Amino acid sequence: ERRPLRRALVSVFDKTGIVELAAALAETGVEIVSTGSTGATIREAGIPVTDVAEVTGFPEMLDGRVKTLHPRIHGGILADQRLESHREQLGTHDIAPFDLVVVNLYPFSDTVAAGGTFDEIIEKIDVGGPTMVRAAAKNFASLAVVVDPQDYATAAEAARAGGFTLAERQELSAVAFTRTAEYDDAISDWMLAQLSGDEEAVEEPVLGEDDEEISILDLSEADAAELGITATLRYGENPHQRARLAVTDEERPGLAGAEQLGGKEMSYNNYVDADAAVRAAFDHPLPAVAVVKHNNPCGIAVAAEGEDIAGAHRRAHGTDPLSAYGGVIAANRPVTLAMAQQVKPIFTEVILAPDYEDEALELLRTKKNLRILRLHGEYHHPVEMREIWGGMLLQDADALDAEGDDPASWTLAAGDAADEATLADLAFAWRSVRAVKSNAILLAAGGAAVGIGMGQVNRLDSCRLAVARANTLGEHAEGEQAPERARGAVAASDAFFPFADGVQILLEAGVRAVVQPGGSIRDDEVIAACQEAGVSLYLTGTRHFSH
Ligand code: 93A
Repeated sequence: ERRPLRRALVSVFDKTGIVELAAALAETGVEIVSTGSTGATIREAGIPVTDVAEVTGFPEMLDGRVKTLHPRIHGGILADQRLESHREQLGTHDIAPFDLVVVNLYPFSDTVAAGGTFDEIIEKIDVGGPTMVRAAAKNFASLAVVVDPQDYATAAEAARAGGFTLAERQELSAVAFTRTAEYDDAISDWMLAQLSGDEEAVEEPVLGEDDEEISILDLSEADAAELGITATLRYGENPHQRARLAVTDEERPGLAGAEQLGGKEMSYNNYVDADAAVRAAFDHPLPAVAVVKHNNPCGIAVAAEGEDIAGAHRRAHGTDPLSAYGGVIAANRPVTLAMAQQVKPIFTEVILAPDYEDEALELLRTKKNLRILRLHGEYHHPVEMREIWGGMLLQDADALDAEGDDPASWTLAAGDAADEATLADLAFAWRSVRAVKSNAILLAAGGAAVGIGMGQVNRLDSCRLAVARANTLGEHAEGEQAPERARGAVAASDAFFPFADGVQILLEAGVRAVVQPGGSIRDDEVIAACQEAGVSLYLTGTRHFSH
């Protein structure tokens, strides 16, 4: 299946190795057709060569800008030699086909690098060369294209062996297209750089008024894939918004690369909530579960002594059973059958966990709409990015590794030192409150949140909300009053109390200990209020805003 070489078109700027190749071709009876100085070089070596000008019947013109751009050349390159009709047309016009094209291009980048003048650089934009290369690369079914002197030895060998195989020609074609793509890339980079230094020129040729801005959402799936886009989502936050999913870290795809074991396709909002849920649950060393709605935890709890993940889920659901409807559940331990049984009757959008017991998975899969995701690898969020108008904000992801995150480093500012159980609840509340959108107040008791105030524009309202939720949403029999869960609970605040009013709400509700960063100019007032109420107040010195 080798295609014999009978006629070669050779046009090279860099003459390295060309005489040796020409000699090898001539030896095997190949006719060589060449442009001006390439032909001269070959002829000087005593090797027979036909000039392109002789083939076209035209002299090279316009200072060499038009040498090979002619049907007698391009017909010979582009004819599909497998087709009778193409062969016939070549015959009609007395055009001989080429079996090999050897080209290297004007040194555009070298001329730029060498500090050439604008006009010199423009003249080094090769037009005829890439045209031959692309034509030959397209027609690899009929001929071979060589663009790299490194491939001359292979070409000489192929000539002796009776030609190139189809597979070899296709490989050379790919190399050729890569070469012309890189070549044009260098030209466009340079041209754009010229423009940016020359504002007048920017207006017309490159950015016409009608040019629409291209967004990443306009790209074809194939082009988008090169930018790490792994899925086109049904829509974005709202149905009129297009949306896609991209993996930013291929080594650790985390949630973006989670394995889906059941349920409908993940939506944009599912991903947002799932990320918040994972963040809330995976911060805890103990078995923990978070239930998220609208990017905020409405339930979060760790397993108590003697409990496993099912206990954590039961109590996380209990934080706010009303809001848990249609939520996203994340567990930081494999889901057991017992937990799956608890989840089953609750309408849930997504469940995420590092794994599932076989029977748990089987049970959860009976809920056809429940999206079941298995997360691989350690929770890791290197850089957070947020788009702003005309730019992007980048920051280290918030982590619980500051000194102030360790209860051993907290300062007792009011009241008595908390007992072990209270301190454990404070530690739990501190770990949990950072997953809540600011301003965040989280009330906790027995390793479970009992009231969460989130997303308010002042801390006072967040305190009120946390207390109201604690005292109205606890599970209770119909007709009975909800338990007053704020009484005896502990409170965590993601940032300092700017005034004593917020903390006062918590104290009036019967909170028994408070943890907060401190650092307000009115810390004294906050401390005095706790002191008076006999409530322990701890200061962490670290804050965990999350907006
Ligand atoms: O000026 S061009 O863009 N117009 C052409 O028609 C053309 N044909 C071949 N440049 C053209 N070439 C280039 O000339 C080749 O890519 C090669 O780099 C060079 C070879 O010319 P010479 O054989 O005269 O050195």
